[in-house]
Amino acid sequence: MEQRHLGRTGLRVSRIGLGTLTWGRDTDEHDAADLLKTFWEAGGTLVDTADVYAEGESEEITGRALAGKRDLIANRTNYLWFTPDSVTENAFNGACVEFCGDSHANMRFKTFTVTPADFDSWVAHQLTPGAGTEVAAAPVTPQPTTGTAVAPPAQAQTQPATPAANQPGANVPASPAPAAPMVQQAGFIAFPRDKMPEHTIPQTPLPANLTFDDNLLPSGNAENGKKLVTTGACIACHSLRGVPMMQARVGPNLTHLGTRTTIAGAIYPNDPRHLARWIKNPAVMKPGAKMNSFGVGQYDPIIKSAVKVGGFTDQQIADIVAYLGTLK
Ligand code: HEC
Ligand SMILES: [Cu+2]
Repeated sequence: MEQRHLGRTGLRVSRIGLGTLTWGRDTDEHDAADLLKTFWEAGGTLVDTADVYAEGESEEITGRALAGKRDLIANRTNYLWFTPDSVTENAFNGACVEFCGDSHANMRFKTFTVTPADFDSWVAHQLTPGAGTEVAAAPVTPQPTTGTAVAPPAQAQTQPATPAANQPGANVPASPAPAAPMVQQAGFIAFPRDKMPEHTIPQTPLPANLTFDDNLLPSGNAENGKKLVTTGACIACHSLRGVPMMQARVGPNLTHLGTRTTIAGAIYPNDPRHLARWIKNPAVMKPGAKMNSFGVGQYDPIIKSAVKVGGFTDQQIADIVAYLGTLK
C-alpha cells in the first residue's frame, strides 16, 4: 500500500486510513476485528478513532483488537504492563514480536515476578561495578541472600570524569580503575536458578558441528581470562562497568553477566558449556549473531575467513569462561 508522510511528524503511514466511526454502534467487535486484520494485512497502518465514536466504544474495541501491540502506536509514550496470573509460577517465557534480524525467532526473554524490594535491590546491584572488575580479581565470596538492604547505586563513582563527545570514556587512558569501593551487597541480585521452572530453562540443542573440550572448563584460569577480555578484542563491542576501556555498546553489557540465567537472546542457559561454545563460534550457535568467532580455525562470518591470529585455543576460552563466571 502506498505510504505518505503524516504532516511534518516524520511518520510514514498508509495512504488509506481505516475509519472506526461505527465500531461499537453498527459494527460489532467481531466484524471490527476482521476489518482491522484485513486492513493491516493489506499494509494499512493509519487507523482513525476517537473517544466520541459510539460513546467511546470505538476506542475500546480498537484497543482490544490491537491486543498487546500498544508499543506500535507511534508518537506517544506507550506503557505496557503484565498481570502475572499464576500463584505457583514466578518465571515466564517471552518472545520478541518485532522483526529484529536473522535470529528473530531466537530473540527471547524472561519475566520474573519478584517483590518490589527485591526488584529495587536487583536494580541497585545492576548499577554497581559488581564483582570481577576490581583491579586485583578478588575471590568471589558467597553472599548472604537473606537481607533486603538496598545498596546505593555506585555508578557515579565509576563513570569517567571526562567523557568524549560521542562515546563516554573513549579517551580515558587504560590506567587501572580507581579501586572500586566494596559494594555493599544487595540482598537479592538475581532470580535464583534453582527456582527456575523447568519450562523456562532453554533446551536449544548444541550445534553438532561445534566441538569444545569440556574437560578444560573446571580448571579455567580466571586471572588470565580477565586479561584476555579486558585488553582484547572484546572491548570493541562490550561494556564492563569498572573497566574504563570497556564502554562499547555493540553487544550486551557484560558487567553482571554471571547473574543472568540465560545468554544469547535467552536461547541457551548461562553455563560454562554454552559460554565456551558461544565464544568459540557465535554464528554457529545463533545464525546472524553479530559477534566474531574467537576459536582458532573457526570460520568467522564477520571477517569472512577462518580465525588465525588473535584466535583462542580451547584452554584460553576456558580461561575466559572462568572469568565471565565471576561477573556477578
Ligand atoms: C564485533 C563485536 C563483538 C565482539 C568483538 C565481541 N562480542 Fe560478544 N557479543 C556481541 C554481540 C552483538 C552479542 C549479542 C549476540 C546475540 O545475542 O545475538 C554478543 C554476546 C556476547 C555474550 C552473551 C551475552 C548475553 O547476555 O547474551 C558474551 C558472553 C560475549 N558476547 C562475550 C564476548 C567476549 C568474551 C568477547 C571477546 C573475546 C566478545 N564477546 C567479543 C558482539 C561482540
Ligand atoms: Cu525479534
